[in-house]
Amino acid sequence: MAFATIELEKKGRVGLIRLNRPQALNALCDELVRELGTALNELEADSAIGAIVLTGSEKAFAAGADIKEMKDRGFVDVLVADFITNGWERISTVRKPIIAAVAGFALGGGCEIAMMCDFIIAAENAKFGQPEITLGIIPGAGGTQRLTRAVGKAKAMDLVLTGRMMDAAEAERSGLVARVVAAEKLLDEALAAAEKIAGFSLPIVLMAKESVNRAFESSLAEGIKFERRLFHAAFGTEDQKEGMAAFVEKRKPVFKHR
Ligand code: CO8
Repeated sequence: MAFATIELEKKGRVGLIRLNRPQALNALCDELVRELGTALNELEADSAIGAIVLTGSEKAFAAGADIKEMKDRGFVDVLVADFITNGWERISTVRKPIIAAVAGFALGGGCEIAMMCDFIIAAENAKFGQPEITLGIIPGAGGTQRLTRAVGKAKAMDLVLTGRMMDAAEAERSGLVARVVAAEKLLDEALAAAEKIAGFSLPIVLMAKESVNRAFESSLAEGIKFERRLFHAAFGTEDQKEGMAAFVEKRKPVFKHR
């Protein structure tokens, strides 16, 4: 399927989505968000795909929602269209693991879609921020919520209230970013991580992702109970038998359900 604002590629068991609106620093216009949703649906449905990488260009992951498209919208327009919820949230409901590979600007909605991914690998030139306050709005796709959970109240308030950007080193120090790598290694590093994940048992990968995410939605006791149920369930899979047999027999496991 041909897209106008993104590129979709399948590299072995990894689906690679590249945001591609260089003239607008990958600003997230309605068409891009729609196309991103279509690509994610395709990768979710494709049993040959085990993990996804979402990336942008060297200059920008995404510089936020498209300001030119948004500027004349009124309250009733955004309310009735369910702006943001309708489309953007698709990333946070993808069940397969999804890694954000971020170089350059990840601002506003760009930072928010990176945070909807399971983890972020950043290039040294990455810059993160929630500059909505400078435009007379507030973050609308989870910026005040996911950022606060990732970096804590002090840093989230600093970023959201001043609109300043933080660089990759600060983002890694504060827990927003999992790894920082040289810009020229970014895609290789993200693809290698995704390929590694895609080589494991898919049902077990889904359980692991669901269980980590439950930590954000439950008390510790409930989260532990949830994890315990899934841990027990893992013993009902052929892949648990294979993984442990392979360890004992000193060979590489061949997981059946990939
Ligand atoms: N939207 C539309 N166009 C953009 C955007 C954007 N977010 N960002 C950059 N562009 C365009 C510029 O207008 C410019 O186009 P043109 O050449 O036609 O003027 C082109 O991309 C290149 O940009 P610059 O010339 O500005 O490049 P610089 O390298 O000088 O600056 C920056 C790069 C610092 C990233 C700068 O472009 C910038 O500040 N961009 C805006 C960042 C921003 O404020 N993002 C937040 C947007 S709001 C949001 O994401 C939250 C939405 C929540 C809405 C909730 C409602 C209910």
